[in-house]
Amino acid sequence: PPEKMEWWLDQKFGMFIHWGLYTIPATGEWTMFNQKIPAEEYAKLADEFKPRSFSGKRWASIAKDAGMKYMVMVARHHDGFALWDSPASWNDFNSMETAARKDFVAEYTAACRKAGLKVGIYYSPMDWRFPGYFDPRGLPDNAGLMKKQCYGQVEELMKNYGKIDILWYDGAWLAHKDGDAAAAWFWEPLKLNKMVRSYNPDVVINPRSGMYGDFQTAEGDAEVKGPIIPIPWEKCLNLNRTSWGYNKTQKLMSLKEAITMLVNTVDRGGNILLNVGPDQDGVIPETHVERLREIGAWLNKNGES
Ligand code: FUL
Repeated sequence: PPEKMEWWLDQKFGMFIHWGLYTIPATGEWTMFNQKIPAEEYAKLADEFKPRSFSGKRWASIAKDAGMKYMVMVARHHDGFALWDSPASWNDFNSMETAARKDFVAEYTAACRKAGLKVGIYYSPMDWRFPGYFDPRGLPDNAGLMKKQCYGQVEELMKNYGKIDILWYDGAWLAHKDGDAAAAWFWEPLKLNKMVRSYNPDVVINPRSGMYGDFQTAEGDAEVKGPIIPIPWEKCLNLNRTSWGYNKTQKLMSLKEAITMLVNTVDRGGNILLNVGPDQDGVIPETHVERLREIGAWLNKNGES
């Protein structure tokens, strides 16, 4: 692997955070799509978004106590709601326009750096508010606008929040009659990532921008079997098995399962990005915090550093 990946290969353990408007119905980050909620209807959730206890500092300290070295926060999921002051957001769908009036990405990035954690940002290029998304007959209506939003928002994230260590794209697929390859090219990922690197030359990029990234991703809690994987790779999985975003139905991973996954991944040369879903107030559920504390204690006892 290239030299610039060395720090990343040393990370081993990070915190993934899915948090957004979907925490209000508390049925997971796919709520808008699964329940076929029209965009105007879904947008009303923004009026109710007033997280009472959001604290980037608290998130960072929970991550540190668990033995984590980096964080990746979902800045905007497929529902299109941006957690920062985003002039490029289509229809002003961002946290400055909510009752909260806050730039959560600003607070999060500052808190990570202060805690000595590497700063990761997740961004979904596609946006369910653009109709016809999964329509096999062609590109969604207004596809050009959606692409424009993507370039504008990625630029904001790369330009306005200091050094970003990891850019984690998700959802660069879209329905297209010519299939996935055409979908990937729709985003012109080479151009997009060139722009990204003009602001953050050393940023480590995942493989979901429509082209290969600096590392490979394995998603889900299936154990990885077999020999050491000689390329940079990361396993992302969720402490709560019902959904990545906060869910009123919790199915928490046991300590034994979490440790098994960790050992299994790190043993094969991978990093592990473990997700938590804070609730609508911004609070990571106590059961998650407790599990993370247990993992941290186990690592203290058995880990190398
Ligand atoms: C998937 C997404 O669709 C899920 O909601 C989640 O964000 C996961 C990490 O990636 O592709």
